[in-house]
Amino acid sequence: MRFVILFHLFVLLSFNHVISADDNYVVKNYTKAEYQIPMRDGVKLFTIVYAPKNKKQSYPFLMNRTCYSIAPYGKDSYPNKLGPSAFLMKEGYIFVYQDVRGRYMSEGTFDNMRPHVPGNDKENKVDIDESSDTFDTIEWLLKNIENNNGKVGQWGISYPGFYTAAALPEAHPALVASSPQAPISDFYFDDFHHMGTFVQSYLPIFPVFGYQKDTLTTTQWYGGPREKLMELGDTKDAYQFNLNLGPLKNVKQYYPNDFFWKQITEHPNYDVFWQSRNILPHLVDIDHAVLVVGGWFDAEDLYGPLNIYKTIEKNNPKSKNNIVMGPWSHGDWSREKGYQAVNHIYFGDSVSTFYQRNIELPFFNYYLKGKGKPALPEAYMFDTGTKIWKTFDHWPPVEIPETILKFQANGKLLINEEPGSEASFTYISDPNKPVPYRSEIAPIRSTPRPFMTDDQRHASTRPDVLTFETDPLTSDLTLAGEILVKLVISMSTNDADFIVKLIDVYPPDEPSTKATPDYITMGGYQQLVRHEAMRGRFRHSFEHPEPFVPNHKEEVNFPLQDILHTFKKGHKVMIQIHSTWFPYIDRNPQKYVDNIYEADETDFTVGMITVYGSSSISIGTPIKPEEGFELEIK
Ligand code: PG9
Repeated sequence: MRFVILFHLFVLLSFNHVISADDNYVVKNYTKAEYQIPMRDGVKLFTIVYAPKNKKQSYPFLMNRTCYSIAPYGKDSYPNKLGPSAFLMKEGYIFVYQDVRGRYMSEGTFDNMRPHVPGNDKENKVDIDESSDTFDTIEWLLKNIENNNGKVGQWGISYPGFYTAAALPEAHPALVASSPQAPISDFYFDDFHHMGTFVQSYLPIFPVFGYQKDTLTTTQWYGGPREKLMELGDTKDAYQFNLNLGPLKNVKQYYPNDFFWKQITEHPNYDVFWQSRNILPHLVDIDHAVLVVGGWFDAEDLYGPLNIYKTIEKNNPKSKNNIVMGPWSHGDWSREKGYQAVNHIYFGDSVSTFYQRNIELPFFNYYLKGKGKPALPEAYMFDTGTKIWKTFDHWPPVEIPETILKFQANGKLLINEEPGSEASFTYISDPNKPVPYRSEIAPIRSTPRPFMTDDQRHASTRPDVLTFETDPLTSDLTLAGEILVKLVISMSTNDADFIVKLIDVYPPDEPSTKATPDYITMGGYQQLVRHEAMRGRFRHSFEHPEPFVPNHKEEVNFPLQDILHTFKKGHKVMIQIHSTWFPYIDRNPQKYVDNIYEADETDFTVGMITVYGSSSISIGTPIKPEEGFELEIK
């Protein structure tokens, strides 16, 4: 229970932690009221309203809906911050927080990523979803909360970011500004899965999402038990801890009553269970302002912000839809510790403060209060190599030339150059000796984060890792936009995963920064810039997996998420390719079984894998649907 409470505390603090020098600012300047708001089906959603004491003007609403509790509960208990930033708290808004349906003090049943029920007439639709719950909440607030100016904004980070995005279709007319931040769009491509692989490093977090309350409402944590899982081994060594676990079929004994673990294991493919929970197909007819925010090093939700922005752009070309991508890990932009770093990599001072004051605050003030006029560019993107902000009229950008990377026989990585002859590269992949995903012995976590910029020197010398690198660059090279990997492979077995990593290799004289621990040498550091893990069985379809034919050449094409990264003169570009990455993702038995969650110890097989020189990686070329990457949207 200790670990559970610690996790719960982490979730609460990470969304309500101390930020303002004046801890009593909220108590001094806002009044608190609590309501049970009836939805159209009669279920009541618990909602807390913090309204400015100064009644000399009216205020817009700024709303956050969450599955992570809106504590502190009780009319005399106040948080130490309100809203997305201290700037907005001090600007003055009516802040609204709501437990979503089925969570904590709200009635009803919880459903992960509740499917959207399309229906143009939200006023009379009987079916409920997150859009109708938001619509009904807004309707009630406008009628029952005094001193409001008739306008509503919403924001949310991560799962709350999903609830913000889920409110966009058929939105209430008073909703005029939305900021989905690190929003989940689809649990099969965000968080729990990466291109069909299972993100095993999420194992400890299942009790948070797999239990219904056993009372109508509660202010207390009610997730499932985790102790037994914790007894598996030393939680300070996630790699060995997860190896001790063995095949994923062993997890059930630790989570016997976790309905979400049951759903995950019963739906290994992208079937209607997952497709119905994808919000992207519903992002149509969006006519109010949207500011999508994400972190280039956000291991949890990177697919979400990029694809929510692109889908809104594609479906609603005239919409006021902007994107901001900074050098952040999950949710870093809402916190300021003086400088921004992800693991050992330093990106600059006060990066989050710059975003909060110059991007987020003007966005809400303009659309909700008519104040100022944000000269917001279409895309405000941080170059993670030069470590400066850049603005673009389009994202992906059209003005940065594409780059094609190819593999030469001697391990050289070629830039926009054909290899002299077609070579092939073979490695032995052993799922019982998987490639570690961290450069150091690291503890289990509720979610993986530091690895996103981790050093890859521990992997580049392994015989089960193909490593290709350029010569030191003679001038800066900016890689920007979408990335498409096209592997031509064969294998001795009939199933395998493919992990591809884009790496920035620092020169030997790279200096340390304020984020460099004394046991790390930055000279020669191989910084992870972008990765993806593709489960080969889904190469033709995520809904209908197919085994490989042993020793038969096949293409495995898949995207890596977008980047904006300048490889500076003197640096080298590196690509690594391998087939295990543990325990970030689960181990592929490498012998085709229908459901890997039911694989036995004896199914795990050593495989010989060959990558052919006709493979390539294109960066900055928009990925065309015929390249097999338009998801089958039902
Ligand atoms: N998207 C994040 C997450 C969801 C589910 C499990 C773990 C992380 C988040 O809401 O923080």
